[in-house]
Amino acid sequence: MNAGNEIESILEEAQKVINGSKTETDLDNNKNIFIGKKGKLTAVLKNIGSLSIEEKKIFGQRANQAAEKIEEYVHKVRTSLKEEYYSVTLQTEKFDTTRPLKPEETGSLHPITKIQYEIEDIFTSMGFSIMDGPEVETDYNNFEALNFTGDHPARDMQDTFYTSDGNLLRTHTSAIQVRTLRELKPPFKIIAPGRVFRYEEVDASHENTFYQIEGMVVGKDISVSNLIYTMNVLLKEIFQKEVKVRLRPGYFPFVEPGFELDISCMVCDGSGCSVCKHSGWVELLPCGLIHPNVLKLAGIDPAEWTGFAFGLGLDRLVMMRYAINDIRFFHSGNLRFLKQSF
Ligand code: FA5
Repeated sequence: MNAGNEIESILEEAQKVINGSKTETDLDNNKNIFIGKKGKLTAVLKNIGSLSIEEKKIFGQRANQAAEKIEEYVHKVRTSLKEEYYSVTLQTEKFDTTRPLKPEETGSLHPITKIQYEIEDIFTSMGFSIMDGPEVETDYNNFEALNFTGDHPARDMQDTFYTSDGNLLRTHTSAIQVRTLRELKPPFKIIAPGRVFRYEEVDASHENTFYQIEGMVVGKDISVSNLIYTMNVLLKEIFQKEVKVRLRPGYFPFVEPGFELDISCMVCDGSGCSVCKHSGWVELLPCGLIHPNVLKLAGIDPAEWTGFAFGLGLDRLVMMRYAINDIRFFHSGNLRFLKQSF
């Protein structure tokens, strides 16, 4: 048989065999008989060494056309097998869309989302707006505009993941602070919840992916007492009781003065555990008055306007509220953990 006839007869056979496929697996196997690595068409192509260059060209073209034709047969059969499958499934697997779900089938809000919503309610009731920003940020918004200039050593406090085009996964929601300062005209009050990322050694109180809520007020004569008052309202509303806190100096290049607000560990009642690293205190709410350089960089005159900002660690707040002893539960997908009533 000459090579051309051989291709025609393979094509004829392929059509018959492929059309006879009963399932998609069957179809894949049948396709391989002809155009797989060890397929019949492939084998014919391997035996054209004796042909002239001109003949090889014509033969190659016919073989390619045959391969395309076989793909067409396969596509046609696959489409009709799929249609058949879905029409049978729809006939036999009926379900009642009006049946109420059983409680165990409904799912629920993640405890972090739930507390985030509560905090949003507390702040909007005090006249704050809610801002948002992207998770992939520029180095400028995440660091430079917050006074972490050049190789500032404070950058090492927040090691992160960089993208190949020089951007990064934001390490804190303070990047939204920067965007807001550029976007809004003072006076304003905002909070900005969001997911943040750090190149971090994971343990009972540190994750590489966690949540923060940024807060910021810019206005006339805003002082540390406004800041402390707001922090107190937040903690009282969330915990519905007096909580033991301590305020100590803290360094962040974008606030001056800066503070760390720690909360007495509610997992161990302050006696020491792996969450508080046996200190009895958990770092929860760093804050301070916005550094004049940060206002200036955003085009706001620090002689006219002042402000405070804070960056709440949301995961840790939720841990304190429910006495959860390991931050890793949050992203574990562990249903026994998630099914508890939060
Ligand atoms: C910041 O991220 C500053 N942007 C906060 C800030 C905002 C200061 C505005 C001043 C003014 P810090 O790195 O400390 O600061 O993180 C803030 C909070 O996030 C911590 O107190 C802690 O509660 C939480 N946090 C930090 N790292 C982790 C981590 N790896 N896992 C879980 N929570 C974390």
